[in-house]
Amino acid sequence: MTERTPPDYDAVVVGAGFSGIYLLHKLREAGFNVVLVDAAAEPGGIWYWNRYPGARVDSQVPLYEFSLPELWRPWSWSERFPGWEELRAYFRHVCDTLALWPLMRMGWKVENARFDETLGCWRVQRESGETISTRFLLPAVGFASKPYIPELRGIGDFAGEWCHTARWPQQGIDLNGRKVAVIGTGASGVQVAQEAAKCARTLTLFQRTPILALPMRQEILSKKVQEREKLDYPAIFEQRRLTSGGFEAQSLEVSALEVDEATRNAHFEALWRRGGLGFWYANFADLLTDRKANRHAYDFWRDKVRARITDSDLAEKLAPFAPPHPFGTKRPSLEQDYYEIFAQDNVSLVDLEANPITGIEAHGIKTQDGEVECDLIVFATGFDAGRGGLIDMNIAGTGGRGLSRAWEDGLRAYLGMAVSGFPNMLFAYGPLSPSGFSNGPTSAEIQGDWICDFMVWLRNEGFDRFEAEPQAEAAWTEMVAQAGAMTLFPEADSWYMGANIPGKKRQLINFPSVSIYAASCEDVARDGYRGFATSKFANEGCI
Ligand code: NA7
Repeated sequence: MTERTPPDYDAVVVGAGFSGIYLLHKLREAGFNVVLVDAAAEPGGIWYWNRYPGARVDSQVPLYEFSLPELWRPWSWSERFPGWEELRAYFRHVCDTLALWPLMRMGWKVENARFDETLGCWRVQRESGETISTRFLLPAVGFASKPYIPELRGIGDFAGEWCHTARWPQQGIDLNGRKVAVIGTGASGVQVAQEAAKCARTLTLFQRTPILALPMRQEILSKKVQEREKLDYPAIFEQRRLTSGGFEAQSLEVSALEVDEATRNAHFEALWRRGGLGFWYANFADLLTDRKANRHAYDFWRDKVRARITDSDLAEKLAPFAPPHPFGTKRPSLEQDYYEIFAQDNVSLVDLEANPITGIEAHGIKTQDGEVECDLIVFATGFDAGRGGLIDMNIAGTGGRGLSRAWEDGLRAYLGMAVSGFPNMLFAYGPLSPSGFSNGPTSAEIQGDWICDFMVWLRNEGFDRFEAEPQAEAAWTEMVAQAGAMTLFPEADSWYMGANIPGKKRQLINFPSVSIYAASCEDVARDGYRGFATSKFANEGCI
């Protein structure tokens, strides 16, 4: 005989990065019976997995942390752009301070999650077979949790070591004296290359598209400086919710074409000197919407970078005269001495446009023009952004339909959080939300607050089932596409456009403004959670 019992939890949060940790805290505070599971051994999300040498965040202190005073008041960073080890320590501080550990199950990898239609709850299964049931499923696996490794013929014959930057072994890899090949020149490729250049016997960087990297201007931070700066933290945290990128500032209201050259260059120069991603998010109003305005920024960037490279062939590869894509339509990364390392004898660049990889051999990478000897291949080749981590969880909604099926013709989601056919599931930092375009903690708090308020509302209203309405989802998906079409983003083959993964539908996968996103979500809430069908189950609980 089967006994009817309530689900084990009101909510299961998947993922111990910023979004998941914030959700866990908020839901517990709101009185829900909630647990967090994560495959990693420790919290940190991407800062658990991305532990390659040089891995560090490119949002400056204090933008990349929670705004809760009990967290930032006692905490100090050692650098303006902290590295992964310090970020991991920060997550431990957060879990200690908020007393979250008892609600966290680390090393708990979700094998699959299945919605039980008759009982209105999710059954979440771990690799080992252990299953927990929950009314609400809240995946918070981040936009970059599924690494992408291109298929290269012969990788199985490689006699050395290889790994993806986001799957760096926990015990580390000693780069000292190694012959290192790095494939990919995104943020991860730049960071690992800067470190490898210091100690590798040889470092060869395989570049398909030049990264348009900006100066980081790293600083050592003293406690004294931070104590002074903390007076401004509440205002900064308030401000970051009101900007398009979730940073402390946003683009000017003026067009780059409305001002004279001297004024334009003075603004570019000020952003350049300040360092960080400001040249991207605090530039002229039309940086990302007008080709001509964008070209001014590109030319400024190019001239600055070329001034640091003496070899003219190299300069043309790293900072070509004509832009490879409009500036900022691929994620710029921050660099410290990236353009200088190529002057070292141990560092070289392979331009894959001119000289593509043809395969891997036992002791190196074969290209059209020859072979590059190496004993370590680092794939800094990015992620199946937005959908990869979610699809990997084998989520099945009503009728047993999988998320990968639901998304086979492209990503769709209402508010970037809910998919029709997948009741009682909301994901944080997922596709069609500002994830990817925004500073992580800002989005984590905006979405976390909204999800928690929604769950409280459902509880107060006596609803225990919700589902995104297909029309609302279609309208949201179309709106993101239209917003993208008003920008220059579609002109780049970027992960923002899903263009880095063979076969993935080309579409803008992120909502392009944090502040507009937050306002839209608030509007939906004010309107009684418009776009969600809600109901009460006849059955109380799972069997
Ligand atoms: P990214 O930004 O996706 O960068 C991946 C890099 O790998 C990029 O330079 C790609 O070149 C390159 N790539 C991808 N596939 C290949 C193949 N098949 N051959 C050669 N090169 C390839 O990932 P990151 O990890 O650096 O950064 C991810 C995000 O983390 C970043 O945007 C920040 O938000 C933080 P391409 O440009 O596609 O020609």
